Amino acid sequence: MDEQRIAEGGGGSSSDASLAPRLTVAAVAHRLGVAPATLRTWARRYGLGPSEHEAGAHRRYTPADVARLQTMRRLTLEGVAPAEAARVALALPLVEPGPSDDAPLPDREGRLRSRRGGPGGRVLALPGADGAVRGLGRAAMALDAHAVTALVREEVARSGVLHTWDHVLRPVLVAVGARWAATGEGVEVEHLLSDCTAVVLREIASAVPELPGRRPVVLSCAPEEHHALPLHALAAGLAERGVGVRTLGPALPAAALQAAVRRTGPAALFVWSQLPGTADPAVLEALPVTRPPTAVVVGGPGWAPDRLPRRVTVAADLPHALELVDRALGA
Ligand code: B12
Repeated sequence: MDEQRIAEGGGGSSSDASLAPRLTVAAVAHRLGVAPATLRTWARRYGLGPSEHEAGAHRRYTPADVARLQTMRRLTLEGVAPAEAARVALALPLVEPGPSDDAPLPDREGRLRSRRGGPGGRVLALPGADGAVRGLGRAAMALDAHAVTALVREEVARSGVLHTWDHVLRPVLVAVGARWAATGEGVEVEHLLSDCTAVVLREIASAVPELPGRRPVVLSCAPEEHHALPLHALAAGLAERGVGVRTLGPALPAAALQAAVRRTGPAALFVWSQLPGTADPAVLEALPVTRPPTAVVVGGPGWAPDRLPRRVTVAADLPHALELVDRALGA
């Protein structure tokens, strides 16, 4: 059996990691072909013990713990000194490996290498991720647009926009961004993942008309801001609550944003800025004053809250943005 695949309950559904069996010392020792005392020594000396605590019970090994121990076992069999093998095993991300996982394998020098080879590997570091997150990460890294779209669509149908955004999409987006920051690679992955995600979120948003008799809700990116996914997440989240919106998309010029507010007199205007360079408070200062007034809400790490005009409210996250828009609509 492939050493990296012995851990049980791997890929597939979002809940498989939590459903996977937790193993006793004796069971793991049997699997690895080592004495239970060896496992206890590895736990005490190198910190390669079980990571889960159950009140009133013995500690159990998770599939990710077992995967680390497999690495430890393989490297020691290859002649690597135990302390060095443990260092490599501990450096592995604590990801539950699945049957089709592309989990990195450490070489003898301890460098992590992709199963499929190639510089930088083709895996994302997704520590502690569940099956849905890993599956999406794999599909994105494989540039498999059909699979990415299908996975996002299924997840939204199963668990809703908020859960999908926070617990499935964001971890993968953050990991893709971190990989780019570390290696300079993967902009094509960012594009594909963003495009497929936007397709699904827009399907949801576009199916819901505006509330009759209410002033509109307008969502826009700040000028020159090309990160637009949070806008689509907000639009889809509002759609789930029966609120249709007008989304103006990425990089809207300041004059066009002013024109849109003047022409529509929205109940709420949401402006996203991902990068500090696109968060110019003067753009918000210059917004026309409507009657009744428009609730101006901003979101994203670009904005510096202490530099914003007084009429502007900052949304910390997606649920908060939904709440602020709801409030502006008098819901
Ligand atoms: C997808 C993506 C892209 C796509 C965007 C496509 C699209 N249609 O949106 C493309 C390829 C165009 C792109 C381009 C660039 N990108 Co980019 N990108 C990303 C990525 C992977 C996800 C962006 C995203 O949607 N973030 C939203 C969520 C996932 O972020 P979060 O941190 O979890 O969210 C926090 C808050 O924002 C808030 N929140 C989360 N969701 C929501 C929703 C709402 C409604 C609200 C109110 C709040 C909220 O809660 C969280 C906790 O604070 C990020 C990685 C990252 N960590 O964000 C990089 C990232 C933002 N990009 C980065 C960079 C540098 C760039 C480029 C300059 C270079 C490049 N990589 O190509 C260009 C610049 C483009 C431009 N001028 O705007 C850096 C920014 C670093 C920095 N702080 O300055 C990041 C962080 C990658 C990294 N780790 O370095 N990017």
